[in-house]
Amino acid sequence: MIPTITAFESSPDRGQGLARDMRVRWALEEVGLPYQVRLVSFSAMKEPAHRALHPFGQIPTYEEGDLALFESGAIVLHIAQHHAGLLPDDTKARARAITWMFAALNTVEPPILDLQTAKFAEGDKPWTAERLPLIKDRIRHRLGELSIRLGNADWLDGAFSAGDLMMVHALQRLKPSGLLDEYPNLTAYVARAEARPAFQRAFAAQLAVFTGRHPAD
Ligand SMILES: N[C@@H](CCC(=O)N[C@@H](CS)C(=O)NCC(=O)O)C(=O)O
Repeated sequence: MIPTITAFESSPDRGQGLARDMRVRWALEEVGLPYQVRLVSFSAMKEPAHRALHPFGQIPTYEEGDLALFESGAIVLHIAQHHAGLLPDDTKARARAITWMFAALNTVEPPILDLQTAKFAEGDKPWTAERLPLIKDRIRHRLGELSIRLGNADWLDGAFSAGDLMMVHALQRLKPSGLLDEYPNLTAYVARAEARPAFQRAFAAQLAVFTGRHPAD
């Protein structure tokens, strides 16, 4: 059964892959599963029909037969658990890869999202100028720790996994800030992930929504 995911009809990032449907597209491409995309407008996301799939009125969602999921982490985990390619077979290595998924979402991503909120949603507030350096330091703290753990390895724990997928997508949001550039091994890690054919296919597909051009054109 071909799953259907939802994505922005008009992505605020102009197709740069920052919207979280990118995680789901990338995971589906990594495991070689075809999928359909239903595009939703900002107003449609808040309508009851979409809220029945996503209580918070957001994207992405994932429908597969009578199963409907929301939360990009849960969707990627579901895909990874049911298709080979994103989680190791060994039970302990699998648990460690899942741990990295949670680390990406719960430990590394929150200060990165704080930076985005401070810049774009609260940029005109009087406290923003004082707050930004604090947020940036919190990000640097996490990046420093992550950089030490990654060291010279290609991926966080052995082969590429759903943990790397989630981590790389969280880190990509930092590119415009220049903060990632302070950690050359993390920059190389993100570039390595972006060079994966599955990433490229997913990126092209979500960009095509913005440009209106099919990836193969
Ligand atoms: N924790 C959720 C976050 C979902 C989320 O923030 N989605 C954004 C797009 S990346 C969205 O729909 N924003 C529009 C809105 O919240 O109204 C996940 O990982 O799926």
